[in-house]
Amino acid sequence: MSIKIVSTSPYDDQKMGTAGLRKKSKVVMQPNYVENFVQSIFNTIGDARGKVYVLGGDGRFYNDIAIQKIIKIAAANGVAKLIIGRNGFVSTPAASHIILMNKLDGGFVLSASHNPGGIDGDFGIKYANQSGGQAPSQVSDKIYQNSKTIREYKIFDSEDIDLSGLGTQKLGDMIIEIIDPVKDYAAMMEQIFDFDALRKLFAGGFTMKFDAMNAVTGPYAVKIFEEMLGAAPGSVINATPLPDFGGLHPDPNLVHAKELISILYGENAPDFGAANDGDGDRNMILGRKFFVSPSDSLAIITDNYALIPAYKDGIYGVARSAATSTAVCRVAQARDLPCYEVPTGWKYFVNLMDSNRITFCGEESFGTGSSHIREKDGIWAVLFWLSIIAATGKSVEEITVEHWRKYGRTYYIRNDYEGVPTDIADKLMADLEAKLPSLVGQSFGEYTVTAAAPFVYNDPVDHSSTANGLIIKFANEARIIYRLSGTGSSGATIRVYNEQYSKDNISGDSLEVLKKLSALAADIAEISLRTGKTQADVTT
Ligand code: VG1
Ligand code: CO
Repeated sequence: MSIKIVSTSPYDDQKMGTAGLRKKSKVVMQPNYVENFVQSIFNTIGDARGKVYVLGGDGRFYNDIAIQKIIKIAAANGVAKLIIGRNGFVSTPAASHIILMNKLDGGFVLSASHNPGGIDGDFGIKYANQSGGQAPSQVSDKIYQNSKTIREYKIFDSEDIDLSGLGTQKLGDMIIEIIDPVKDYAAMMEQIFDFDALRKLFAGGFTMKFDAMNAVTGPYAVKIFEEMLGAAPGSVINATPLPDFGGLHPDPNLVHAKELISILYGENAPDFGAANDGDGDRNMILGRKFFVSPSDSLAIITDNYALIPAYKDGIYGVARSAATSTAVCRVAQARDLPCYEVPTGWKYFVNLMDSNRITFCGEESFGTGSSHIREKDGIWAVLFWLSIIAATGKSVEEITVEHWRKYGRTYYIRNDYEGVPTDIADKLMADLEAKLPSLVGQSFGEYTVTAAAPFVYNDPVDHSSTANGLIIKFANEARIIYRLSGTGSSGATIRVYNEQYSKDNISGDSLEVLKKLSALAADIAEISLRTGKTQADVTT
């Protein structure tokens, strides 16, 4: 066994997006693609000697190949130790927890999250630093610069490592510890929530279905909901992680979690339904024939913090991405808590959590979490909802409707226009940005523009400034936000977020209430003219 130095040629597309590097599997399978990227990370952070990282993925196609490459490159670069989930599995939230609990230098999660997997699907690598969160843009930009000039990488010349058995082994001087990726995570959840109360809930006949979508959270969910809390066997469906997610698109929303939706909207539906995405950081919450929008979920979680043992003594504050509805800020205002608005991407919450400015945060894209870790956390959100139900004895629908009665309702939908040629999408955004100032003061039917500007975030901790998306605000408390996705692997996706607040009308249908605003949003940006699309590809 020896260290080889291999000559390579740079790729020009290894720029991380909203959450790590995300590409078509076939792109990542090109010669030296993973090697170049990982070596560029080590070149950027400098001396890797003595460093310890967590490593694992969501089990998707190419997880097993990429992980062996990373192990060998880490060993050749002098990494002291890798902590790896058995069989190469670890969820994004569990990886964040492992970094924080063991005070590691960071980690690698092999996942394209909610994007489909398989040879024709997507692959990705999320890189976290010692904060437990994904590296900030300042770091990922340097990695990208280094990836464009890389000429060689170091790799250990050895057989593949067996990742199936727990325990410690060595590759050269590097220690490899294979751990059960579920155990410590489950123990952390038990610290946060009142598991006795949840056991009583299930013992009393409460029923749930959790859809793991054949992705990484299956083993976590079976352990926590069925084994620890006593949910009936079979409460977790699609529980075995599969390389192609069984053909599913592991995005927990009304469009892609079809099986779960049909169960919760069918005869004899269980009391509660939930789903997670590929790497376990997203969640969808359902009641019987009832859907909770992620933005509302964040607001309801915030309003109920005192019911949870870990938060009962108080929370620092909350944050949401700018595209997320303003519902949580109404709760924050009523409770005299700060409410921050950040760009899309969980990494922007990290400084706020580290500086004790916030405890809870969330995104409209089915992401909710707290400062227990530095990633969004799908199972945490599900346990939070179960805890509210256990403490109040109310159904998901009752909890949500009561929330609307108290605070009003923020109707919200997101329209995604997918597969738009990049040049057309870029020009659409640039032209829209240029005309924003002229919109202020204009009225479109009942909608009068009060403000129209790019969203710019100034981080109060590291003082970096990030522009992300364009926001139009109206006098009647409606908002439209436009931005381009940073997680796609081909073409551009234009996301248009529509929101309308109503104090009194709480029983409407979101699509109906937002119909005019959605049409106006498409008109203002000339979406159909420029893209040829008369309607969104996906509405969530
Ligand atoms: C999307 C979501 C964003 C989320 C990101 C990563 O990004 O909109 O809220 O943080 O995915 O989530 P974008 O740039 O495509 O809008 V995950 O679960 O894919 O790590
Ligand atoms: Co995810």
